[in-house]
Amino acid sequence: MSLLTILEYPDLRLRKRAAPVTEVTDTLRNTIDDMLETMYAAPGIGLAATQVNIHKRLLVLDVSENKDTPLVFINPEIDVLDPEPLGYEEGCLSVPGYYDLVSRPRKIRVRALNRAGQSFDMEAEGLLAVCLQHEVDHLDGKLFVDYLSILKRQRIKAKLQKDRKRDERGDGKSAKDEHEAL
Ligand code: GNR
Ligand code: NI
Repeated sequence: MSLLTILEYPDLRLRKRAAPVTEVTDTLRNTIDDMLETMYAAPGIGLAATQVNIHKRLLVLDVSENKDTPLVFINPEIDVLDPEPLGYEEGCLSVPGYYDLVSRPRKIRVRALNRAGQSFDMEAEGLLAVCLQHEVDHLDGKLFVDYLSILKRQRIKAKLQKDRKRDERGDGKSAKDEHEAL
């Protein structure tokens, strides 16, 4: 297993639309294991393949308290069961250090393939519904900052670009620490 590099906004590769998986192979299962390892290490509650520069319709998540319930969704399709918006303070491993309120349909059904290549479906509410919609957005090249005002998005973009340049120089404190002060 190995840790994968997570792309960060405004990297244009995060804007690519992922292609459907055509066959669930051992190679794909290895990728899934690397994605789970990367998600737990981050730490995060979800990870879409797009975030690790793999442009296939594949995502992993674990919203359990004890981080012992990995879920895998291949070629996920979402149907809205209750469109009533649920506001949730979202963050993203590709937008490190930023959190903001995003509203999404509160109840969905997801249909996907599991790691054995079998079809399954699941109803989701609460954090699971939020996270699934956030991850499927990644597969369509969409980020949570796209739901914010242009002004907020530009501010986040400018600060992350500044962080990137500072990281390249190798001085200063972590990006997260500095954002705490804002
Ligand atoms: O780790 C994550 N936490 C989170 C919190 C609120 C709403 C969505 C998320 S997903 C995020 C991991 C990530 O970036 N997945 O794409
Ligand atoms: Ni994300």
